[in-house]
Amino acid sequence: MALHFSDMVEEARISARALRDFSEGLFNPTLRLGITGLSRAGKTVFITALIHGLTRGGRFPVFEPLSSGRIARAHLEPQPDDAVPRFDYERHLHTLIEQRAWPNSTVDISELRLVIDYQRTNGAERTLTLDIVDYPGEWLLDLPLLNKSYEQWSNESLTLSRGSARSSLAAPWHGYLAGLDAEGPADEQAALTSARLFTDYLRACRDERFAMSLLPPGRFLMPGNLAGSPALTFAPLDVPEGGSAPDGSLWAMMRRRYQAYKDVVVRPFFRDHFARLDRQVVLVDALAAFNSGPNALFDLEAALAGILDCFHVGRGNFLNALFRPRIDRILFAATKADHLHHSSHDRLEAVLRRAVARAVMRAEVTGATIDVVALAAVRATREAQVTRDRESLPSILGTPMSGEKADGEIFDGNTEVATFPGELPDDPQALFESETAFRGLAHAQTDADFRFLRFRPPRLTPEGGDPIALPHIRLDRALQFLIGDRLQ
Ligand SMILES: Nc1nc2c(ncn2[C@@H]2O[C@H](COP(=O)(O)OP(=O)(O)OP(=O)(O)O)[C@@H](O)[C@H]2O)c(=O)[nH]1
Ligand SMILES: [Mg+2]
Repeated sequence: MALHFSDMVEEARISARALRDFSEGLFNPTLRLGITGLSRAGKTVFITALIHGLTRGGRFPVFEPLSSGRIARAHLEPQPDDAVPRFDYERHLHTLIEQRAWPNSTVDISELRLVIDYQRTNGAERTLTLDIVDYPGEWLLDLPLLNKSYEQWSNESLTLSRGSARSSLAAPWHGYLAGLDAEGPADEQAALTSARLFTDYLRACRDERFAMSLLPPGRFLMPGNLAGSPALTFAPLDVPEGGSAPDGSLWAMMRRRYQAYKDVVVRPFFRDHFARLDRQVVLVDALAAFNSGPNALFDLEAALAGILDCFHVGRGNFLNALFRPRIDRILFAATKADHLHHSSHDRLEAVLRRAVARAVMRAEVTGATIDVVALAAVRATREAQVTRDRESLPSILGTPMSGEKADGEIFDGNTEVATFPGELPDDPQALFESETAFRGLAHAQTDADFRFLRFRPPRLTPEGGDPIALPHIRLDRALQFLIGDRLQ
């Protein structure tokens, strides 16, 4: 493929950045860890718990450098990128611990630097600088757009929206689209209405009852300071893939705006953030997908394949490869495992492993080492056996958030309840085949909808003189995979 001038300029920029990072890394070993996941996947809670555990000595038996006592200290330092907001660790921690509430939704990228002083296994004293970057998974799913023409993207989006799971949600937009003449004159009102109906459709897909994952362009649902700009005012048209847009047509206008979206939104993200990552955590709210049935699960699988594809974008750039290895480890983590009894944790992991494996086959992967874990960054529940009808059920105990409803009851935020969270099937395949393979907390009582019952973060009581540690599930295993080898 011939390189355009703008691509060459872009490559030069990326390489200059890589060289700067590389020379800094010579004196000061640095690992850039990207944390991503779709909205509400659990990124903010994960990063807060990870930093808290590392700086305050959390209970991490499987994270060997810490459990063997080789980490002398970890502390925060000002982060190096002046134009990126700082991850507001202190505020998020305060919310979690003091208010027993979950942090607010964050919609932008943010970053934090953690410096770890440790002793190598051979006894030498060393320092590892960990730059943690939190960014929305929606931005990641935009990267494949870089390799797609407007016509290609239009066709793919239309095909997806005509699938059985989505077509009813897309009906208003499809209706409007049918009356549009792509080759007719450019019309701002038509572009505005298309973009609005298309965005409504994307939003409906994201609704938790459907929990669908594959929704590019990401900024349509989180526009930030680009809201209303032409770069966000376009939508797919029913146009042939090889065709060319007549001058002055609606088609040409949409196509130009699609290009602007790539220039203004996608390329800068790739250059300034994604191309600089060494390792990547992808957080997945798999339980929400299971609760929505096989369609959401297939969609999740497609999104995982889309994510894996992203690790290809920009490959084959020799300058880049010279200065900086590409992402060499990717961890897929199913979050909020504390909504299940521990007897189902391995099963949760098995389902995600299976979905990732199928995605790996579709995306012909990259050379990076991939692992999968089911975890809870902050464990909000405890476990108990509850006897009902002489049957002993493996249950979870937690305090539903104030205002949460189930079975006609509205919780006050202080009362603890025990629920039987349902069990995941032994065979992961079952979830892909049957609507009723997992009904989650809905199993608890016939008409109760416990599925999305949210529990408050746990009450913490310091033991003896020990510092407070946040309870978690398998966060230490995630850490061991992500940075354990760099602390040997
Ligand atoms: N029980 C439990 N709930 C969790 C956990 N992590 C996240 N949650 C829930 O998931 C919600 C979203 O978590 P966040 O960490 O804010 O997710 P995010 O990916 O940063 O979300 P955005 O900032 O909106 O993109 C929280 O408000 C909690 O209700 C966990 O470890 N256990
Ligand atoms: Mg967040």
